[in-house]
Amino acid sequence: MRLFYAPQSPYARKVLIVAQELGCSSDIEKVVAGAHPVQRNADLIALNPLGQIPALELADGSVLYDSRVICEYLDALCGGTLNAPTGPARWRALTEQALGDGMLAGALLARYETAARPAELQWPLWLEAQLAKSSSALEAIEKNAASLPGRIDIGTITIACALGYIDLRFPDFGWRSRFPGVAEWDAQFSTRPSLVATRPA
Ligand SMILES: N[C@@H](CCC(=O)N[C@@H](CS)C(=O)NCC(=O)O)C(=O)O
Repeated sequence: MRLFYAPQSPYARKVLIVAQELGCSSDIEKVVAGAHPVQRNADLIALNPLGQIPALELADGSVLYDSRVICEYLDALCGGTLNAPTGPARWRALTEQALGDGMLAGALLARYETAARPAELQWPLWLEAQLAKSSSALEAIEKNAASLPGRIDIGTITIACALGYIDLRFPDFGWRSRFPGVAEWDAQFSTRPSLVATRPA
């Protein structure tokens, strides 16, 4: 299998963490692929018409995207339950995945606002509103922070990837002082070898 990814991509990081936690990361060859919302990458579009990473090419030439589908595929392939714990835990994990992915969607739009949009077209209120999604998501996560420790599933992995991306791109966001329960959990969770190995430089 070939994973098209970038070391700074939080969605690709999610896939890499899942693969490592499932013990199947050695089956995956990593291929760096540039993805940009405006300067679109024709090679990547040939694999994923959306031109986004991560994309996973299988041995038969078929390609899976996006991160949710790839994580579910790896879980099924390796016989894991990271993606689909049973009972109420499943719905909690999948809802947390949606929350973490939503934080990331907002944070990426905020990042593109300065990294991809010409200065004269930038709209600071838009950027603020995208990051506000992370604040309101973190408020909800903080209320349930007691449920996070001791869990390794697609929900906790996705939330950790969202926090890692905020730290990388918005180091002044200051979420730790505002959400101390999440900060305490993240400090512990981030020491897992799969998170250390995939931490963006
Ligand atoms: N829903 C997708 C989102 C993937 C995504 O937004 N990836 C970013 C890089 S982290 C990307 O490819 N951006 C380029 C673009 O959106 O055109 C997933 O879960 O994989």
